[in-house]
Amino acid sequence: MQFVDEASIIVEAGNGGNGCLSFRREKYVPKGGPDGGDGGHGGCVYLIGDDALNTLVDFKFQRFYKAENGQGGMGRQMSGKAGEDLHVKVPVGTTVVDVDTLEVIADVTEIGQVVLVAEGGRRGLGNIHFKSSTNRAPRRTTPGTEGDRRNLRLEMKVMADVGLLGMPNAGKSTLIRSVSAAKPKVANYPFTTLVPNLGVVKLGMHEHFVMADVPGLIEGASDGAGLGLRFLKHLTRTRLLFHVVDVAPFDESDPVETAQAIVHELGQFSPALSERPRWLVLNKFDLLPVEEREERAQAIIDALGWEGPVFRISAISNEGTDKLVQAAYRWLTEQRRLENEDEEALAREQEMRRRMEDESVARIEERLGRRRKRPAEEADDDDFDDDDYDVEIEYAP
Ligand SMILES: Nc1nc2c(ncn2[C@@H]2O[C@H](COP(=O)(O)OP(=O)(O)OP(=O)(O)O)[C@@H](O)[C@H]2O)c(=O)[nH]1
Ligand SMILES: [Mg+2]
Repeated sequence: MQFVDEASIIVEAGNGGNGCLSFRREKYVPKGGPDGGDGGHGGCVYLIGDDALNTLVDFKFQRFYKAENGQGGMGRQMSGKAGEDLHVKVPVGTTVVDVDTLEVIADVTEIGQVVLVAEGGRRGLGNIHFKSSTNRAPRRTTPGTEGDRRNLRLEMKVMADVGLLGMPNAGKSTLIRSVSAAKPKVANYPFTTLVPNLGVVKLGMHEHFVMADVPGLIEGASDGAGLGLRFLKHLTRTRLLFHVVDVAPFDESDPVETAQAIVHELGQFSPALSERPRWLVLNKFDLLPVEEREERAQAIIDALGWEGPVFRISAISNEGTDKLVQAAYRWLTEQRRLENEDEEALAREQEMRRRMEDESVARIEERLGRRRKRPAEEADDDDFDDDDYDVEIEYAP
């Protein structure tokens, strides 16, 4: 299956049907009055959140979505039929931006959430409506109005509570495999993971949270190195980031330097996301002799000037991972409680989300600007170049 997380579509609502101009004509009924019926309303286009979808790939093949027009009114006082509404399924996690106004129309974050994206045209009135004591034979009708037409940009970002950040090979996929049922591929070469993977971390009967593993980042990602920064958008819905650092990289790179590079790239992508709480997760401790472990950990923490929470784990042998996920669960629960009880905490969270939304609209704007500056003959019919976003993947059950 292809994984596509951005798409451009056009939605067009149905036009309203015109009102009808007609007079009653019957044998033995001279001068029958006006009997032109009204048109029908145009159908609307709605988006609806669907949990069976997890990519926007369908929108690569179909870009134009049109709801039915309303029928015109008819003689004998018959109204036209209203146009059918069109419901377009989108994955939960889809943000909808009107490309022309750069307005975020909606964020579809729930299953079954319905969003109106193009309103149907109003019906026109038939001449029957314009009959009066002074005008028994009105020739007036009104036309139906046009339905809305909108250019939309869809952006799908996975819904997760905790996101994994780190260099390729840091062990992000190994970690999600060890704490959830997700089974993304693990291998000792960079960029094994090409698409986000979600895992449900279960701690008890009812206690769980969702973890997102995204492709690794390297220095220069903001200039397009590696897979670039585009997958970081899948971390923007998370509350907490685990910065996974390999304490004994086999290429002998310096874990401190690479960790700093990651933080720099994160800031380049999104200042707001870089302010989200981040925990340092030092991985692959099993590779170090027991007596060196603490010294190495402390050296990394000191060199980074790290003051936040630190966890020492071995993702491959599950050491320390329980402690890590339990702490994350407690933190997430506490955070939700705070937001329920404390208005300031809730306001801070909402402000954070608003900033990330603004940043994502700014990214869309920037890409649009870049495209529009290109000479017309080079531009294609789409404002966005999505093709480089396609990656072949298979989803774990
Ligand atoms: N010894 C040891 N090896 C590990 C540990 N965690 C991961 N590895 C190994 O490190 C290599 C990379 O692991 P992945 O989980 O694929 O790393 P990743 O961060 O997902 O890498 P990308 O998908 O390329 O970004 C694999 O060969 C893993 O077996 C660990 O705790 N100890
Ligand atoms: Mg991986």
